[in-house]
Amino acid sequence: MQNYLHINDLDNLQETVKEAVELKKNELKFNFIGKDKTICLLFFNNSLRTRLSTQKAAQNLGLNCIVMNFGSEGWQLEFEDGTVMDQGKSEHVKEAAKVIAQYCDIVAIRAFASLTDKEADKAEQVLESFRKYAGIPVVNMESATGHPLQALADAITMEEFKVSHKPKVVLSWAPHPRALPHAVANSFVEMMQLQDADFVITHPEGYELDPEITKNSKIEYNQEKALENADFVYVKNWSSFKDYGKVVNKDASWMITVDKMSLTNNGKFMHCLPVRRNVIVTDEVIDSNNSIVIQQANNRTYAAQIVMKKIVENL
Ligand code: SN0
Repeated sequence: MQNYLHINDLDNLQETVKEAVELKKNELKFNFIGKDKTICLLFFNNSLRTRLSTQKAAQNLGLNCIVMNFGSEGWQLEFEDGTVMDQGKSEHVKEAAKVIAQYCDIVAIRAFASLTDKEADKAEQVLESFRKYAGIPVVNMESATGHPLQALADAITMEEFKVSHKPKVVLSWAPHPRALPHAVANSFVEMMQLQDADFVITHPEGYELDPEITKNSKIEYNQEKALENADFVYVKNWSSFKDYGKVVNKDASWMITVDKMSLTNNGKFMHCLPVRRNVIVTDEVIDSNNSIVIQQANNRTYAAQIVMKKIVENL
């Protein structure tokens, strides 16, 4: 594999999930393959799981890992071509990406959606600029439109907790005080489109994700109806896509409660974290035995590790 920008960069999702489950049993098995190679992790936004699990995964492969909080410590980057750079931005991505690429073999980038410029976000301006100018493999650690490492960890987690029948999986929107990106939800949808499952998305009207991503995935506007018999309940807030980046609904009745979980088939509660307790989900649900958010976060390491292994093997 060359780059991991999108879940579809995996040749075969199911096989990759099985490889990751195997790797988890013996995570140091390939601790030599990254010898004398370096990955550079650039964060333009906050992180906990992504930063630590990707570093741990690199370590498990014997890869050197350099981490930089670009958002707070780097120069402000310019991404537009031909700009007169007489304002706040100090350095063009053309130089920055080429310079960084001399210090490492792989670059991983976190750059959230602006949620103000729909076209730049859709064009994946930051990620694509690095891909174009760095000339080395690029890994997406959450970009404007996707979070494929999270989606792979989610797939691994569902494989570990799989049920004996075709699972019913529900992606439910829940309220949040701030405007959040679509990336996690988008990649989850794209990952589910590669799975054999009864998959339903539920959200208030006006919260439709990009129709180019949801394609023919089923949308049910009645949350309780959507939750009936669900085996997995994946909860996430996102801001409006239509009214781009706006919070148009904070309806607390969309929060996941014990009553709602009782409609499911003893369903597992999933969330990528960080999560706002008693806004997205009640304490009772997230603290219950059916909550698998901690196991899900653990699988971030194995998702990152299997992806980096495939890239290192191809260097
Ligand atoms: C990010 C998001 O894309 O929704 C990262 C998730 C992995 N989440 C947030 O920014 C949550 C911030 C908050 O204030 O709750």
